[in-house]
Amino acid sequence: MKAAAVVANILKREGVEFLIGYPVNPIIEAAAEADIRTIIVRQERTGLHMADAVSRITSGERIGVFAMQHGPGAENSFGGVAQAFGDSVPIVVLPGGYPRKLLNLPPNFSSFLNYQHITKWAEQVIAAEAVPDAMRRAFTQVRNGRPRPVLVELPYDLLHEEVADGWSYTPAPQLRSAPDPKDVSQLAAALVAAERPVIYAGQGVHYARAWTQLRALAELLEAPVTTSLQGKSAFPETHPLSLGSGGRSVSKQLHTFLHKSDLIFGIGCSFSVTNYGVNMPKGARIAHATLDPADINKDVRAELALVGDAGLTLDALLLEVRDRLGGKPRGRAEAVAREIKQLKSEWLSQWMPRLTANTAPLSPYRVIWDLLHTVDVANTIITHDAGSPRDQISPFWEPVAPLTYIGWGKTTQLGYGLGLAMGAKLAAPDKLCINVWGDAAIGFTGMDFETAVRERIPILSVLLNNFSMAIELKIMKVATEKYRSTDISGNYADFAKALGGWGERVTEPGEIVPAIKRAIAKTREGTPALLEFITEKAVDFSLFP
Ligand SMILES: Cc1ncc(C[n+]2csc(CCOP(=O)(O)OP(=O)(O)O)c2C)c(N)n1
Ligand SMILES: [Mg+2]
Repeated sequence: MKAAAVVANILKREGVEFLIGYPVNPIIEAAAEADIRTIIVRQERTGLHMADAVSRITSGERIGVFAMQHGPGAENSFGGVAQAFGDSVPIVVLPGGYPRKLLNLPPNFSSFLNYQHITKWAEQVIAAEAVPDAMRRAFTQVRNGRPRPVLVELPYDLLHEEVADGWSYTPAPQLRSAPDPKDVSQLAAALVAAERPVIYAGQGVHYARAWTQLRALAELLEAPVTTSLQGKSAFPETHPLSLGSGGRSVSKQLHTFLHKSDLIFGIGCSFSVTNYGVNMPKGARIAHATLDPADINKDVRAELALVGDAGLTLDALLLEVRDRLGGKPRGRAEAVAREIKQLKSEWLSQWMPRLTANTAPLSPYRVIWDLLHTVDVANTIITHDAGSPRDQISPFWEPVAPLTYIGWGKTTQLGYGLGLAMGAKLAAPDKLCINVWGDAAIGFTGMDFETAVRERIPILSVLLNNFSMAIELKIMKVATEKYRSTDISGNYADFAKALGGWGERVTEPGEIVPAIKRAIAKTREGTPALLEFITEKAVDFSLFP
């Protein structure tokens, strides 16, 4: 069997259903021969974002795989892999390599060398018979420990070489580790002793599929829950104990509770300091449970810490906390819920004029509010983009089911959301998959709307077009005034139609809901839809500096 066919065969045994890629790479043809659906994008970055969403939406049970050519393909993929690294997403990246006689000669691009710092595992294969071992190593790394991209560079000539009969492959195991029982006991005691504990859940809860345990612990402790952007949807935001999610913009109830908390318990999170996450108050007492010891005591000092899988950690904590509480809550929940409700209603009444504004150009908040109240939230997967759309949607969107919001932002590449929505739709075809983005974001990856049309991936794309990079207005005053440097333009509804999709431009508030309904109907018929809402250059966010 040729090495390319061996790779395809191994992908099949690892449960890979789609190979997303861009030519030339012989693995693409071999995958099609092995009945793995091949999906060809218009640029590598979007393909990586799609693979990324396949992994996210399945908690890493189905690993997203992307293949591209040596040289330009590998060079052009850098952004997509870097974004997956930043946000800790487990994907397998299969770049071709220059033929072995030229493999490590300048100026030829070496994926092995250049991807070292944005992968957790990178290998260059130089002998055909080593292909099964290299793939075993890559899949073992991607399925275990800290989720992050892995890469196997396969030289072009090697992929056409025979691998001798007798090779074998066993799919990589998924192994979990649990924290030290002595530390669990200490942390449980601290949680029970705390007067105002807050639980901060990260995406480790999604990867461990530990949503039930998270909720059980919150209800037992009667502790309010927030999440990181990446962890958003790990806890139902309509639950009386929910504070909403963290992010750059946050709710008043979250801000208030964090600042009054006497113990913040982070589970499955890194506590990394970032512009796109809620900062922990100075001097806060922190208990930190995470899979990766490299995150303990990194950005915040942890008074108590646990290392292990979020599911096993929560299981162990639940036993200890139950034991200490005699098996039942102490009767605090009602008061906590009342305080949350009061703060939430103050906060929402302050925002209601923006969320229901009857103005044109449209308030982006009105578009988001109408979208939230038109779709079936439990059966929708939504993602934001970089820039204002992220900060406008994340505090107000209330997910009610796990893995229905793809939050991101350890790095924030404009245009990421489109590929995420497409990958989500591939992994969860029965869900309505939406990306909300601005007109700067579509400039990066918009052409891949054509991929959605051609590959029959019927997503709903919600574009907030304000003909501007509005978020930069404040910091580019002179350049804007002298050279119009923050202005951008385009007619994206026509663009979507020209690419074969459904496109509509919406300018009036009363047209928002009917247009959303028409677009959803189109996606049900199999046609991707793009709604272009003409919005104001809004620069107001729910910030608590
Ligand atoms: C690849 C990349 N380059 C630059 C940025 C910095 N950046 C963040 S948001 C933004 C402009 C956003 O404009 P738009 O998407 O139209 O949203 P608006 O603020 O106008 O609502 C820029 C330049 C980025 N996030 N990603
Ligand atoms: Mg804009």
